[in-house]
Amino acid sequence: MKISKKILAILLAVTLALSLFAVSASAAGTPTGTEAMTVTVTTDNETYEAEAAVQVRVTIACNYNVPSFRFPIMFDSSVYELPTIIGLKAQGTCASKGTINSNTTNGGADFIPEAYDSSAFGCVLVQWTATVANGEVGYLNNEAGELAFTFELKTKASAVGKTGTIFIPAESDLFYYQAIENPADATTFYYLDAETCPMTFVEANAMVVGEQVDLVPNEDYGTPATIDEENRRVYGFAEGILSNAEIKEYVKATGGAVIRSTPTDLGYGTCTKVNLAIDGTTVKSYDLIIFGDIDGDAICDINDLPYVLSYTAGSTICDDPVILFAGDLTNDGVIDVDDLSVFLLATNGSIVIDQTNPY
Ligand SMILES: [Ca+2]
Ligand SMILES: [Ca+2]
Repeated sequence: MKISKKILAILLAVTLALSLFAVSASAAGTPTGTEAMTVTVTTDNETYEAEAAVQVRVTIACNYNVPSFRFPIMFDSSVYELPTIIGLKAQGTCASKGTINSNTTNGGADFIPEAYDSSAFGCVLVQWTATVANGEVGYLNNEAGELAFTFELKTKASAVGKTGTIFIPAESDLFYYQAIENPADATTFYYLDAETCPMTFVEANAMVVGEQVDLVPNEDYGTPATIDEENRRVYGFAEGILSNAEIKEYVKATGGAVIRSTPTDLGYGTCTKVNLAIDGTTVKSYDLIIFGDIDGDAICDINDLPYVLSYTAGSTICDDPVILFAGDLTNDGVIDVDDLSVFLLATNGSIVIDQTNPY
C-alpha cells in the first residue's frame, strides 16, 4: 500500500510534536478493554440533480481518547466524481484540536481494498492527527458522536436515476488504532487493533434525479422508430439509411444526451451502435436493426443471401442475437427455410420488408 509523501510528512510532524514532551520512561497507557468506534457517513441531501455538489459528512462516536484517525471513504464512481476541490474541513473537536488532510491520488485507487473493483469506485483518504497545545495532546472522545469532518463530491451528468453509496470499507488496512489514556502524559499512548477496538461503519446512499437519458421516438418524424429498452434495440428505419443525421430523424435523446452512432464496416445497417453520449462519454447504447439486412449495409439484398443460406443449411450457427433478430423474418427464433422464402421474395423485389411491423 502506497502512502503519500504528504501523509508521511504529517506522521513525522506528529512524531516530532509528541517528542517535545519530557518523556521519562517508556510507560504505556492501559486499555479500558471496552474501546469501540462508530463512524457514520451521511450526505446533506437524499437526492441530487446531475452535476450537483454533494456534501459528505462523517460523524465519529468513540468511547476512548482518539489522537488520530485515518479512513478511506469510497464512493460509486458511476454516480459520483471528485470535484477539482473537495473542500475538506475538520469540524468541532477535530477542527480545534488537530489537523486534517486528504489524499485522492489516482482518484483514490491506491486506497481501495483488493476485494473491490477499483474501476467501479473512487476514494478519498482522510487523516486527522491531533496537535499538542499547553502540554496536552488533542483528542476526540465523544460517545454520543460528533461531526468530525466534511468534504464534497459531485454527481455525474450520466448518473440520473442511479443511487450511489458512499462508505468506509471495513476491509481496509489503513485505519489507525492509536489511543492515549492521559492526554497530558505522552507516555500513556497505547495501541488497539481490529479485535480490541471494533469499528462500525454506517454508509450513506443518495439518488440522482432528473430527466433520464433515453432514446425515444422522434415524433416530428412521420414513422417514428420502435425502441426496445429491454434488449436495447431500435428498429423501424427505412432500408438504405446512410448517416447518423438520418438516424436522428427517427429518434432523439433525452436527458441532455446526444446521439452518436457507430456504423458497421459496410454502413448504418444491422449492428450499428446507436450511442447516447454526455460530455463525450457514451452512457447508453442500442443496437440498430434493419430487418433482412445481415451484412450491415442497411439493405436487404442478394449480398445477405449467402449468410441466410449458410444458416439455413446449418453450416453456420447464428449466435449473434442482433443478427438473429434481423434475419428471423418469421419471428420463431431461428433463421431457417421459412425465412429464406421471405428473403428470396424481398431480394427479387416481389415484397418490401416492413421495417416497422416485419411479421
Ligand atoms: Ca445487407
Ligand atoms: Ca424464422
